[in-house]
Amino acid sequence: MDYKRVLTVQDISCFGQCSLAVASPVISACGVETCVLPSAVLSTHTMGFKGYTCRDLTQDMRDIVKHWDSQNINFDAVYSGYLSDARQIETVKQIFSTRLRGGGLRIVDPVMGDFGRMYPAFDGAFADAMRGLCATADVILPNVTEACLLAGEEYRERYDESFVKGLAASLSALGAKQIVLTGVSYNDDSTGVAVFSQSGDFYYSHRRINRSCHGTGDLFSSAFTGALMNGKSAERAARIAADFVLDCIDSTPASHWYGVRFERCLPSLIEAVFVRDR
Ligand code: PXL
Repeated sequence: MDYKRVLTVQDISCFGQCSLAVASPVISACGVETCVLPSAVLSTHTMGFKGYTCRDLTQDMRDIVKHWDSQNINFDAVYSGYLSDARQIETVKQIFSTRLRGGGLRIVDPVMGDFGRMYPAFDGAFADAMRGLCATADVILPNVTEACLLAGEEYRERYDESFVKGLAASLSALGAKQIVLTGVSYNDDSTGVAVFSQSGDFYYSHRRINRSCHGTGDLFSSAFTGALMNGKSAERAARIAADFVLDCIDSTPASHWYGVRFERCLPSLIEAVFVRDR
């Protein structure tokens, strides 16, 4: 397996164990060169903290990409997460079309909300722009809330397989090639990941921990990207990432409300990528 180079585009939340503070160590642990393009710098993430600061980096992103253009800096995959302004979506689209090596992957986590609600910084216009980015992606990684926002469906707490298949059909009609839907739960005891691609549908069901933990989406997408870059199929990468997130939540006491203690679970992720799942 050759040495891959991934660019991840998302914010720096200085405190809160999410976005780049998670993506960079997790993807690096998977043996992949990890380059970063920060979309914003926040004092904390936006869930549960009052009065957080946010420095938008839309113009810096453009300047950085312009410099990369001049240096011919390219990537094997680009994975975008939390973007702080709809104009940044245009920059990510531009990176997709100009800075990827042949066969390079466009991976979009359309970070916008959870549990049926949008995160504070977003609105309908942002969701419309994000729909356009997802249309250009090889893989999208929405949770059920984000899938509903993208598909223009009313969010539901309870649903069945046909609802989930309908969501996936809408997202694939947009143009996304593979859809990895997280937090898909058909009963109180289990949850899972549903993968939809040209090679068929796949559902990995696992134990559900009844606790909402912030940052698990970023952990999942980062581990998924790292596993994918090691040649795993989307199905295997989804399983590795789901098991890693479960392990991380198990390692996090309920009192640690703002994030997930993922650091000591990195060795088991490395083992899953390099030893167990060969
Ligand atoms: O984990 C997603 C995320 C990333 N970055 C910021 C956030 C959130 C979710 O709330 O607020 C700034």
